[in-house]
Amino acid sequence: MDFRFFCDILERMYTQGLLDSKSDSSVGIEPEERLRRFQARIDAEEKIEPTDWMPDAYRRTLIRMISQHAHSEVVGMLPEGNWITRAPSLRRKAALLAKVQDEGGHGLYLYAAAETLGISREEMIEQLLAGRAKYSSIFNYPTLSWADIGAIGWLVDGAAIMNQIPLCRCSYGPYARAMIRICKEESFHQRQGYEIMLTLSRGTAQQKAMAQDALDRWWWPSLMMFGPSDKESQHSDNSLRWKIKRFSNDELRQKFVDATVPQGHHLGLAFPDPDLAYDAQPGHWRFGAINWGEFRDVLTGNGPCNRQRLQQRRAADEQGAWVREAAIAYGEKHSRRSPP
Ligand code: BYC
Repeated sequence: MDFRFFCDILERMYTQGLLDSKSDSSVGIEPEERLRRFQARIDAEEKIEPTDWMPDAYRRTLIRMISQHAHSEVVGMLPEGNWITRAPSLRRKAALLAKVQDEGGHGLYLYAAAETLGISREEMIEQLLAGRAKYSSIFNYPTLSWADIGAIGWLVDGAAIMNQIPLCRCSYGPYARAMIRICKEESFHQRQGYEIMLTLSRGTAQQKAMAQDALDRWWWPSLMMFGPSDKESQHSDNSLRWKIKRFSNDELRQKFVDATVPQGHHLGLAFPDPDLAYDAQPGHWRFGAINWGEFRDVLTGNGPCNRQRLQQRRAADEQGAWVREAAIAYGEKHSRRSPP
């Protein structure tokens, strides 16, 4: 597909509200009344579009969440990219390559969705490269063996799906629309990972040990992906009221554990948690205490791979500068030839 045509489609998808909306109907209304009407629209499950009036705090929350999500996709390409050249077969290589490429695409949709809120992509990327923006804690752990690619697909993408399916119903239209497509692709990613884990756990004793080792290392960081406990979560109350989030961090974490533990048992693997036990009455798997000290270390830049990930992103930005310059020059040349 022609690149400019593709960009045009993306712009239309994510800026539908901008293109379609009439003037701001809330001009001249008292602030409290504006807020009341805004919340009433949210409560009525209406989507908020880019040119609709919205409280500043709602806009800032979305810019924070969507940009962190976009950065996570792009940084998330690094630990998996590490294994593309060493995938054990052509089939595995092609699937991993497609998955990593999808993640680049998810980053693109998400940066485009965040741009509808009035921040530029350059600004967001500058925040990431300067170390001022967060991205998911999970991508600061190393991929030491091929089984880690299976564990990432099964656990990390599984956790991502659990967190992101409710975001398809997020009150902000461009984010909700971006998430629908992303979730479809995440589902392929999760199956790709589980299938790797299944093959390894049904393979030789050495392969099964690799799968077990990967589960041991990725289980707890996957639970941390859902964020701090509800007691500690600073943003959840507002985000739930505004229907940006539909479930709390702890609710989603529990749903993930309940869905994933039987999958691990099907693989014949053991979870690295002596406190994991089924509680038949509410029908939940109870799990042990999360090491929040480790989570805080990762968030403050002191995880196993934080420095390496940022260095890689900075190098990619510098090495890719000529591509951006060439694309801009190409665009300018063509707009001179065929004015709109
Ligand atoms: N890692 O008040 P809270 C993926 C931060 S992409 C780092 O609960 P909130 C994938 C939080 O940002 C996965 N930081 O916040 C990609 C906040 O800090 P600030 C990314 C975290 O927003 C490629 C502070 O802690 N998914 O899966 O209500 C390949 C307090 O937290 C984390 C998304 O971004 C964390 N794990 O809830 C494969 C989805 N957790 O901003 C897979 C969209 C919390 O005040 N985001 N923090 O400095 C969300 O759903 C929510 O933002 C979160 C946090 C549940 C992550």
